Amino acid sequence: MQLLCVLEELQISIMSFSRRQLLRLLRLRNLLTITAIVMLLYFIKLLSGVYSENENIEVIQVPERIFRRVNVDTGSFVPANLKKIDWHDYNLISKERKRVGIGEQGKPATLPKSEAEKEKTLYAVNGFNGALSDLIPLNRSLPDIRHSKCQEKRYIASLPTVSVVVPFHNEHWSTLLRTAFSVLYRSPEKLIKEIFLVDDASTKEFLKHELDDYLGRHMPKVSVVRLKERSGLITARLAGAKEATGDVLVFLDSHTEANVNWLPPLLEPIALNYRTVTCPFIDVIAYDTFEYRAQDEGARGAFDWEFFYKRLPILPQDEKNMPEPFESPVMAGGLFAISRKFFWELGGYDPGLDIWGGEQYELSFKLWQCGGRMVDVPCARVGHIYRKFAPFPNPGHGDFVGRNYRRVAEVWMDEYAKFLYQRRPHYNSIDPGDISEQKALRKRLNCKPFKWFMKKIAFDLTAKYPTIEPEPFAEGRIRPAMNNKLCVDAHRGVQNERLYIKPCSANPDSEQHFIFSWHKDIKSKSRNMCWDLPESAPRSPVLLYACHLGGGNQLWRYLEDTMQIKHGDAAESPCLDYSPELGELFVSRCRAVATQRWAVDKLDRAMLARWDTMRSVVTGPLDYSEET
Ligand SMILES: [Mn+2]
Repeated sequence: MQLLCVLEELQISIMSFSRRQLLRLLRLRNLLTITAIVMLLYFIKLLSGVYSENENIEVIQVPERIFRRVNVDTGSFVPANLKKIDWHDYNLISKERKRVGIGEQGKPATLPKSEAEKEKTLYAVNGFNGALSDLIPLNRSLPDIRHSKCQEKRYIASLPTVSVVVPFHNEHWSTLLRTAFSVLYRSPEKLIKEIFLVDDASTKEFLKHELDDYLGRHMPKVSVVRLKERSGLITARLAGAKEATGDVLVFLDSHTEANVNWLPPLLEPIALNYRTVTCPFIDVIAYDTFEYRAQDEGARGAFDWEFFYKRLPILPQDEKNMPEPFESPVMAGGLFAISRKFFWELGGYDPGLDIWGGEQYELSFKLWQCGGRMVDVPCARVGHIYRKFAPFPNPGHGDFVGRNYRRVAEVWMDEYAKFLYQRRPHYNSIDPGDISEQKALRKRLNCKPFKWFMKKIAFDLTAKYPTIEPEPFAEGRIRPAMNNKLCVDAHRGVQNERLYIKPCSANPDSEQHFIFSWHKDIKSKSRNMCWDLPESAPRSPVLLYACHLGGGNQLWRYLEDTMQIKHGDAAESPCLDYSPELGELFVSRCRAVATQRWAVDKLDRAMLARWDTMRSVVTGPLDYSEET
């Protein structure tokens, strides 16, 4: 407004000027008027951007589902405004791209021969290549394997602070430090309030004073919380959470590496709704070469009725929406973020859970049933070393996992608990201990029934993992029709080992009882291992592999008429065959030969007749309407 007054004054004073000066001044006036109008419009836009809430919601374009339950409570973090920014640290990114050397860019690495002895020793105590890890820099560079659209994503500038909790027991030095280091290195500094490494009574000497000393000198935000005695994962996580003062708790495993810009995408959904729990995508760090790679491009977490963790496909609408966060029924367990407020509203973990086992179900069920939600976040990626084997004994006594499962089932699963007990009848006689507090919490928080969770959140679970399993097509020993002294044997082999043909035996080392399950695979009776055919060329061996229930290379059909065991559904698919001379088991082109005829102890003719109509496809109502 003042600007316009100045213009008025100018106009008055021009009367006394010459003609040429007059023209020049008129031109100046026009210029100033235009500038004033542009500036005015700019201020109007800026002011409305700060004060108008509606404007903000339109600008940030968060999917409607996220906004449905925006937190308005006081006492939890509330973003100052919803302005979005680019959180990438481009300086760091370009510095990292230039790095070369062992393990850099997440490339597979190997140790020189001279290190063979050290490699062996550290392998045995860790279940991974600790000697190699020691040669890889703590701040090694990682490949950016996120969905390509993640590079363009903006997140709100006003994000909550974070306390990272990392429980460990006898973790290797460099993998533990790399976990903490990658967090500090790849997170915006102001968001990391503290990192707690929770020592579950480790016995390795360097994890005591040496660790404290190192952290004190090099990583002041990181400190160690020590448990007096070996207490297990659940207690350790709770101990770290109790110390935490940040707005959000981020739980990580002790041999992980956070990848580029991992934190803001995990925090934004929590900032917008404190009852949202977020999980990063978990990448694979190879236990032998430390190669960093994706395991896949995501799935929804679930379980079967023996409480094995399972995964369900991403829904079509979420697939279209990639890489936006998508809802997931159950967390994988070790890596997630939750607002401190919501964590404690839910009572943390049930403190009656012992050591480990069932805790991811407990937290997942109660967060969903008690008014929260959980999403997997494709743009947040964290690598995890999947050990080759577990090097430490369990501190627990008896079937503590069964007891944990019983607690979770009794408190949260209502009439669905019996489906667990039907598969593990001994759970009926396990004493779950005092669960009155957990039940009181459920009542106090007015949590929904498990049936709601099954119908609305895990609605496609029972299509793949039915509460009552259909009968198998066939079951028992699988013997060549020409020699009933021989049996197919899985010999308790590990993944990718081949199956053999061996003398039938009840010896505990042999594994000769198989199930032609309704999933159309052939599964070992005693464990989740299936017949798998990676290659179908003649004489290809049949290998053992974890059952994936997806048909394909694990699909086998018993043909009653010809007594053949045929792999796959195609006409040219091969049949199970063996060499009596070599005692080898393999597949070959289906034909009428004695070595392709197999007897199975028990056939279910009614089920075999239903083969073509049996489909284990995932169906279900894809509806997100609010619960009733
Ligand atoms: Mn782990």
